[in-house]
Amino acid sequence: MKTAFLTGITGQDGAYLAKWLLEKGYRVVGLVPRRSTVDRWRLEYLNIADDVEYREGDLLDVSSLTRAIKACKPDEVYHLAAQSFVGSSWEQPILTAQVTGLGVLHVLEAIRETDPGIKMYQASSSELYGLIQEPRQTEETPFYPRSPYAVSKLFGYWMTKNYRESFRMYCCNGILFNHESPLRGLEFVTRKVTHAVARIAANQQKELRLGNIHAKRDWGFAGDYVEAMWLMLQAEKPDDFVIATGKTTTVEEMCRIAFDYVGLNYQDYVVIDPQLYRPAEVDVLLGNPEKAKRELGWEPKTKLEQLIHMMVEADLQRVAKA
Ligand code: NDP
Ligand code: GDR
Repeated sequence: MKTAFLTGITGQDGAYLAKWLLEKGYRVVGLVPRRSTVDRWRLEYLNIADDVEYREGDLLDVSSLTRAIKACKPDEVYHLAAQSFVGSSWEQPILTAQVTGLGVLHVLEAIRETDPGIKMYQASSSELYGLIQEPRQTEETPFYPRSPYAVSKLFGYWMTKNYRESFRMYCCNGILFNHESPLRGLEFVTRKVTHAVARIAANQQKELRLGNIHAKRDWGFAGDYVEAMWLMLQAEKPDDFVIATGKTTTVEEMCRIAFDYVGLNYQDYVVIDPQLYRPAEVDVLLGNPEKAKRELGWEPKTKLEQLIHMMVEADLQRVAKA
């Protein structure tokens, strides 16, 4: 039986990946930082909260990481934990740099110290591209990060690559484009929209305040994307891969899809709030997942309409139960 150690197990991707790995027969151990209240709602939603083991530790405390990794002796480490909300990264740039940037080096060092043969997945991001708009962004597209979050991810990207080249460690960057699900945090735009749609349909909310609805994103389903993370660590050699759908859509169009599902017109509810504009925006993201298809046999399965409908449906059920 293989053992996988996941940071960020209580987050969206951590929950889906834990489920995927358990189904593959892995022993799954998750790092959990100390919090005043224990919140494992995503793992509970997927019915796996009791099937994983937990180790207390924080990305900012490298000794806790090293201890956790030494104790569970993993074959694979999936490093997903981060301050992952771009918007907050301007409010908390130093924390973001420490957690999202330096945290990657802490994980790499903990592995190097324990057993450099452990394979490692780093959660890199399409936010690395920032201002660089190519018809479809690939592994060769240069980077121009546009937020403290993206700059922190750039550090993590290069450290991962550097440890691979310096110490021959098996570590991979998954350059993942936006991926969503019913388990997405409420601060991210898709879930903010689907949650609002459910509340508006139930007469619990009158309007939805949004920022730049002209931004375009390449949105996929998190459940499809965690499979790509696993495939990267099963390949013959470590490498970096873009994971995306190859289609891009505006925030406005995504809203239309979500409101349409409950028979409402988004234009009657969406209010533009300039306070929600970001200090620097990434206008368009559009990925080219050809390399992942060719070398890993990975392809996205879920279309944007299906994804948004799944999210609205889950939020309608939650609102009805609340
Ligand atoms: P979430 O925000 O849902 O989850 C983040 C996780 O990190 C949570 O489990 C959180 O725990 C944990 N965490 C935060 N700070 C610390 C810390 N100091 N020590 C230990 N754990 C910590 O993110 P996602 O699941 O959406 O994303 C997973 C990773 O993939 C992130 O690195 C993100 O930046 C990256 N990514 C995500 C994309 C997406 O579209 N979802 C696209 C590209 C990259 P707690 O809740 O207890 O704070
Ligand atoms: P993003 O996701 O910044 O791409 O990062 P988010 O859903 O926050 O924003 C997407 C786009 O929507 C615009 N937008 C709004 N965004 C939010 N959150 N709230 C609003 O009210 C709103 N109105 C318009 C934003 O300006 C932006 O253009 C996500 C995270 O998961 C990162 O961790 C990950 O690295 C990237 O995706 C790829």
